[in-house]
Amino acid sequence: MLWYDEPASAWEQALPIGNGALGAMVHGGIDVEYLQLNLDSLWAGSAIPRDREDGAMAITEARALLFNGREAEAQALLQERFMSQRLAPRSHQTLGDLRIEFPGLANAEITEYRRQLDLANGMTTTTFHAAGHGWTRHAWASAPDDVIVVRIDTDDPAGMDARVSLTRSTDAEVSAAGRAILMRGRATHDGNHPGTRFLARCAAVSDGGLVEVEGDVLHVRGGRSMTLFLAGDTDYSRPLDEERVAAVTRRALGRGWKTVHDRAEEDHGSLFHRMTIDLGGSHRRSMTTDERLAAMRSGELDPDLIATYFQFGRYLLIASSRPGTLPANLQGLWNRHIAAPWNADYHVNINLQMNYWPAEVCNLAQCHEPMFDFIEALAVRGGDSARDLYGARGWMAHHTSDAWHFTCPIGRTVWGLWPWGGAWCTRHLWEHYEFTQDEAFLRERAWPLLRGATRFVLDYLVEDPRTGFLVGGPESSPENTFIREDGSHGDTVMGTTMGREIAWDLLTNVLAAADALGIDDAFTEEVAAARDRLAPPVIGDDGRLLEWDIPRVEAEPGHRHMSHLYGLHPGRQFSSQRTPKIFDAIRRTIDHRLAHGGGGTGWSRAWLINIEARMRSAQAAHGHVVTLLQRSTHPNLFDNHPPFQIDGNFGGTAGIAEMLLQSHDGTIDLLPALPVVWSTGRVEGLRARGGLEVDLSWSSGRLDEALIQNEVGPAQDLVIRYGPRLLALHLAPGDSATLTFDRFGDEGDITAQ
Ligand code: FUC
Repeated sequence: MLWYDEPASAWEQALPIGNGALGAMVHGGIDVEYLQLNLDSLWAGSAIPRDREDGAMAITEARALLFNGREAEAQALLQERFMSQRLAPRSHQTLGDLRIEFPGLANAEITEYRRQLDLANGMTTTTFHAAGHGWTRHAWASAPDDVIVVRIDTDDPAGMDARVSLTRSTDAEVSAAGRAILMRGRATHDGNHPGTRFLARCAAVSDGGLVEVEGDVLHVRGGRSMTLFLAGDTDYSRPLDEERVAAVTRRALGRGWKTVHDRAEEDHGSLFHRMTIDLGGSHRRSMTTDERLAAMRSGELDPDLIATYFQFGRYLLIASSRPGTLPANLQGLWNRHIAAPWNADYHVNINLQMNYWPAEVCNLAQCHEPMFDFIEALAVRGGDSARDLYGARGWMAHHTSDAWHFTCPIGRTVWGLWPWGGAWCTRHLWEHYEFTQDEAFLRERAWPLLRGATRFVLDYLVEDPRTGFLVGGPESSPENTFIREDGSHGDTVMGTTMGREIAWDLLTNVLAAADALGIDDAFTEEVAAARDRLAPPVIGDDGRLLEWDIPRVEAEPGHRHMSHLYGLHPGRQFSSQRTPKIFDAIRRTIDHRLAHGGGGTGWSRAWLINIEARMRSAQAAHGHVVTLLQRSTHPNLFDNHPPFQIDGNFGGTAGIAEMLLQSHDGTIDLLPALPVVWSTGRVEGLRARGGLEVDLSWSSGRLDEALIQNEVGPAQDLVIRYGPRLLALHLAPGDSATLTFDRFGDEGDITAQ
């Protein structure tokens, strides 16, 4: 539960609701209740032009220059001849504003004000007394009925007197007829770059009162209750149809608010209730959420607020990403802008992936689906880019994309010259299989995409004459720069460490997928041979992992991207047991980044939680959770990049899960990074690879009980790890095992059941 004792006076204090496609920020005002509205597919602009025609030649020339040490020339050549122009504004846009004005409440004396968001049922509730009369306002988004509902009640015997309006700052026409307001328009940027057409319809019903049209406003008066049903659509994936949108609000009206509510609650609950978490400290719930955040800023520890933050991340994924919708963008679904920061688009050099880090482990595999649709669409345009820009098979994507799935490299080389976006996305397909064991998904959807991404990488890799290994390039290391010997700044090299690690990850995943599908052919042979020849990551003289091909002076040693740590997280190339030297180098790399101001953005801090959890550094991971809440969190718990950007919420949630359970390294690792302050707690419903579900309880910092259920996996021999202790466990399909601390053997032992 998030709750406050004042209306939102800024957007970052308002509370988000959403059904994946349709969303709103509920402000909880008194004489004006304001909902800022969104639709996932409302975008200005359109599919952008194709890749540069002479791209492949520029790549070949630049490689030769780079291998001959002519780096500045190579980078300039690529900037000139390879990079596409930055694009005309093509932002995701706000749908507009729903206002419900109560002139009679403007000067009323208000008592007992409270507004809240109940994460468990997806409903905001605002209650107060005005001049002695009680008011209750609920708002929620329904996935099954595809509407946003606002329900308002008062016990004032005179009933209510309200004016309902639907407006948009630009590009829209509004009219009202019957008991509904209709808004239509087409997104543009300053009248140019036309994008999707859109519609919104808000129908009002009053219990015991009247709904009258006054111009383009609805006047609702007399009754003690009123309900608004709001629906919307765009022509993003089908022609716009006014009648279809009207049918949506009509159907909801016919069902009545209570039925619509019950159906929404049931649907939301079926996802949300798959997990519970208790980290202790629930006595602070009598404080408002912003008071708790402020207390954390002044140094108080509040594990229960962290548990709420965790569940809020799950809530946001349920509300912004459902089968059939667009994936959660940089702002999830909630964007008040016509031209949003970074267009609220889909950056694939960490941000989109981070949005989906919690999907599997936090038991929301269905919410992962929009990302799979997105990858499928990316692969279509990415096939053209692979062929035209690199003369390669398969498909690829550069550092960012949008609702039309462009894959060309845009802007400066430091951002755009990075061809690993598609490959990174495909690890989500493999992970979905690992967590769900859904073989049909692996065969039909994941495999073609994994194979296509791999084909591109096989063609993209070249032998580095300096070492004989295979490397990628020309490429940058997201979005970092180095200082050349002559003092100039550069970013483009052959063989970044991140490229090596993503290549290893992809090739390893595709071989594992082939193994699971029984595929053993010329393709898998080619992959295995290439994997053996991949350039390994290199440790520099100072003990840190190199970020680029050779030791270089970083222009910004505290840079927010920690790209060369990909192999630790989200990848699985490194672990303390298998690669202890690299592990040490990673430790130094993190410490150096942090000593120079690293973790500066919300998402960067959230990544650090995951990284430290993988390092099994419980205290450090916890420190980053606290810092994320202290420095990078708005009053409504939205992540603050700054500005608001949702990836930190999702990355933070995933990081907290990663502290409690890991399963990437061949073991089921219980409480791998449990901080001292979460000494007693319980978590239910985490998912682990192998199709497992895991419940854990602990006290005084020690595991009490783990329940491991083989929900959908095959018969499997598991190694369960708790600290240094290991336990072998055979689980037949559908079986479960309850493990208490004393079931674990001594350090290093594997004790069979
Ligand atoms: C990446 C990051 C920025 C920002 C942007 C949307 O380019 O480096 O910090 O998050 O995406």
